[in-house]
Amino acid sequence: MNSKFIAIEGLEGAGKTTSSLVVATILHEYGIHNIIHTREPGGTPLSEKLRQLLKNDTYHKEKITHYAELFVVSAARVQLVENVIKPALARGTWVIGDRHELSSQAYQGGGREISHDFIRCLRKETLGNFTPDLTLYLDISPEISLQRVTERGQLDRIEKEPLHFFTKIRNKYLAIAKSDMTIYTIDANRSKEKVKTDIENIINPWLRTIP
Ligand code: Z5A
Repeated sequence: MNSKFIAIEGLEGAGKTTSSLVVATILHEYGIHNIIHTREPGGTPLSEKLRQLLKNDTYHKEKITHYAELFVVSAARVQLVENVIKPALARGTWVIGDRHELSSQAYQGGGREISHDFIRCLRKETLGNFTPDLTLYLDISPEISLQRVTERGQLDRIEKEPLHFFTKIRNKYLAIAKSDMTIYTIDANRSKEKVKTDIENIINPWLRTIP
């Protein structure tokens, strides 16, 4: 079976980390053991630095512009894709990604309202035709998302945004998922057990279609 790139998307606390372990367990059952987990932004030394810059909110009150934010996440992504994801796929290793480019469309496109055309153009220039083979979008209400991240501890710069910001992100996720056959939407407001069953019901038949 050719190696694939599976991305997991959703608001914070949607269960992406939890779900990536579920996906890995299913892959193991199919005898697939060469797997790496990536996260965005992050996953290379430079990308991890950029992640810290993105989440930090102590710039002596300097405002991070929406475009600067987009360029930071895009720079982290291209480093990860070129130095980690593509080489892994080339040597037959499967990749499970905690977020990918859909996050930029949702957060910077939906949340920050940067134009779809601009984000698409940036993607084309930096990544070409590279996209995940399959994306699981864990749909969660902003209220439940906030509750889960608040329980976890201190909020980062983006998590401190108002609820309305996350509603715009969710709406963008839902709209894109509706128009893209490679994105599967899962109701992640429910229990972990129910989400796990949905993931199994998506991944198992999909794996059987791969030569
Ligand atoms: N960002 C961006 O703006 N643009 C981009 O292009 C990219 C990223 C790539 C990355 O944050 C930030 O970068 C993010 C978007 C921005 N901004 N914010 N804010 P991150 O990586 O630190 O955070 P995250 O990606 O949102 O992940 P997370 O907060 O760690 O959440 P998660 O991985 O989706 O969830 P989890 O860790 O699996 O679960 C969270 C908790 O909920 C945990 O206690 C679980 O046990 C619990 N949980 C999970 N599922 C359930 C269910 N179903 N029921 C009950 N409890 C559950």
